[in-house]
Amino acid sequence: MSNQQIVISGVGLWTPPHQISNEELVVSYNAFADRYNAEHQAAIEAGELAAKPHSSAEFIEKASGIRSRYVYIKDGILDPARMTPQIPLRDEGDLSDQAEIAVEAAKKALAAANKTASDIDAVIVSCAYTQRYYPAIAIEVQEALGIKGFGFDMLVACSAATFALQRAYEMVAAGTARAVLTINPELTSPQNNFRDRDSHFIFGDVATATIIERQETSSSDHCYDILTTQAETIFSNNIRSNIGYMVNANDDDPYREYNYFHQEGRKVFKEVCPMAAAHIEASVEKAGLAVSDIKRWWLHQANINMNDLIARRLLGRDPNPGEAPVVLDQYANTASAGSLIAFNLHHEDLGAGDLGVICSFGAGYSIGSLVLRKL
Ligand code: CO8
Repeated sequence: MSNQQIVISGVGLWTPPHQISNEELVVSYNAFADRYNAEHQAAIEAGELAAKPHSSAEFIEKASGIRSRYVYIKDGILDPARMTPQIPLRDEGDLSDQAEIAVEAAKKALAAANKTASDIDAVIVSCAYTQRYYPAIAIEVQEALGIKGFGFDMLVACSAATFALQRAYEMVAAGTARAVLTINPELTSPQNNFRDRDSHFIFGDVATATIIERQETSSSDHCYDILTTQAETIFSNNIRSNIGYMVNANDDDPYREYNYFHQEGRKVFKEVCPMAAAHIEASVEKAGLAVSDIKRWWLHQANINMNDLIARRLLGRDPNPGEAPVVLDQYANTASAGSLIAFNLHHEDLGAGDLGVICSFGAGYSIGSLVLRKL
């Protein structure tokens, strides 16, 4: 176990104002598919193109556990002629969209940790996509909040949040920062292919934020000692998004499926579940604990069937109510933020000494975990 006594002392959650149910999403997808099939009727009849079959709300809930999702901007997503959010371009002098939602979550985390801007030395914005390459979103957030020190962005897809917490832990342990603010502004909807039946339902938007500091500087009611951290990456093409700055030089179409999120969902499911379970077991063991000691599992929120399988592998039984909280029914897959949404909404009831694990798993592949003890 660590004797550094470095803690998570505050968390914040920004939930977008707009919600889309499976039913709404399916109505718009099916209208899009009907339009597509009518427009391409001759090619479909000639066997040159495949007709697009309908999606279904029942399938989505059964295959994923998702019932609805939040989105930053709803306009455009449900328009069968558009199928992507319509987000007005902002002037360079205005706060960018991603910085804005990051600031909202950050303010909540600062308040929860009883901290002000002057207490923070570093800002890490870590998520699956940033809306531009530079200047870093983290530096824009730093400026907006009046934080001195330094900031940087990092991208690790689904494990961006846990990997950022680990970098923050190391900075505080090394003494290069007194306290670090990590933020996960997961603006997934612009990169979600709402025209793809296999994935149109998967993602939602959200922002989460966390404060990491030494225990002796903390003053919040809910502090969690970080006992161990563990990160793991194994290359896989099974979850991929190719959009990037090469798109123009490649003479490529930014709107083709290759450039959006796409995956071999079945393979991901089969490969990642055993890896995540083994990773978690190793993390708990590294902390000198047994799986049976853990009271709360804040797991990545991609698919309810994945979480149930991982929990059964770990516990040898189904999780009890509240043991492994589920938020993806309401939030969908929010890339790296899922486990932290679960933490945000389900941590205050724990008592001193209670143990919990935050774990993410997904694209890369990447797996990240932190074993925590409530102080
Ligand atoms: N409606 C109705 N039927 C459908 C639909 C639909 N929408 N989609 C597929 N079907 C049909 C298929 O055609 C298939 O039919 P048939 O059996 O006749 O061929 C049948 O349903 C079963 O299809 P699948 O095998 O694809 O369905 P699964 O049961 O495997 O479920 C899932 C699909 C939900 C995708 C599942 O495989 C899964 O969740 N796998 C794990 C995936 C996962 O966790 N991925 C992580 C991705 S997130 C991540 O890494 C972060 C990336 C960064 C963020 C990106 C932001 C945009």
